[in-house]
Amino acid sequence: MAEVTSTGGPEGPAPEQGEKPIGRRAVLGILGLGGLGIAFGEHVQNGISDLLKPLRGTGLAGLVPGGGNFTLYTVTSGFPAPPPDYRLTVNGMVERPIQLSVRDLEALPATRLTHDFQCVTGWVVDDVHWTGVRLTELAKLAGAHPSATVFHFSSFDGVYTETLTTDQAEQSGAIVAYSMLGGPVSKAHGGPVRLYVPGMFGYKSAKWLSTITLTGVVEEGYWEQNGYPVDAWVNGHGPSAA
Ligand SMILES: Nc1nc2c(c(=O)[nH]1)N[C@H]1C(S)=C(S)[C@@H](COP(=O)(O)O)O[C@H]1N2
Ligand SMILES: [Mo]
Repeated sequence: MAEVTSTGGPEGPAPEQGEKPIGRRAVLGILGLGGLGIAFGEHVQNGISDLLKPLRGTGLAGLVPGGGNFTLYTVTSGFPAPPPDYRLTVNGMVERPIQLSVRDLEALPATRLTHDFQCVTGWVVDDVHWTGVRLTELAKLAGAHPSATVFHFSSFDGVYTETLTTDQAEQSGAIVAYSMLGGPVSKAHGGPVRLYVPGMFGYKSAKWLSTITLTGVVEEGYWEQNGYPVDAWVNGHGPSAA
């Protein structure tokens, strides 16, 4: 389960271990968009999740072409290497901006999850094991101001961004993950540290996480500027509503 595969053509330098990244152009090709700024209608999204619903939890999703395996994405050329002195920064509307090494993160209260990972393009991987620190925990640690209602994420690939409201972070139980698939988050999957947002489409789960900024404004992330919905619940409403 959850083996790494690759499809489509690489657009950058050859990555490690024969893993091929899929570039932005290829993703747009997969989506059949071939251009920028094309709205990704809600019905399309629902269509995808409806299609996969009967297969969820059965392990049969792997029988759908492209199902059951991760496809590795990057919007830059190849997978970026972390700076040698990698630290995750938490700043913005906080009492104490903090910088955490992977060891620092591992020393914090850990959250373990077994949960699927689903890309809006249709592929899904069931029962992925994740370990990390809750966003809400990091906000507490940094002393987030009560008026800080949004987490803004940036990546050391220099391009990818995302946001999540603090409510969404709480409802989803989103974590900053340092472990997935039974080991450290690999370079290809966004290591040393990536986001994982249970219940939301994969594009929310920013890879190669460098900075979390507490703000008061929801901003469109990388793919959202290219037409994906900012509200990325796979089921359309999150865990609270029926
Ligand atoms: N920095 C960065 N994060 C990213 C992406 C990306 O291209 N760059 N792609 C997103 C999308 S659309 C998905 S589905 C998942 C894919 O995760 P994987 O590459 O580990 O399969 O990462 C998300 N996070
Ligand atoms: Mo995705």
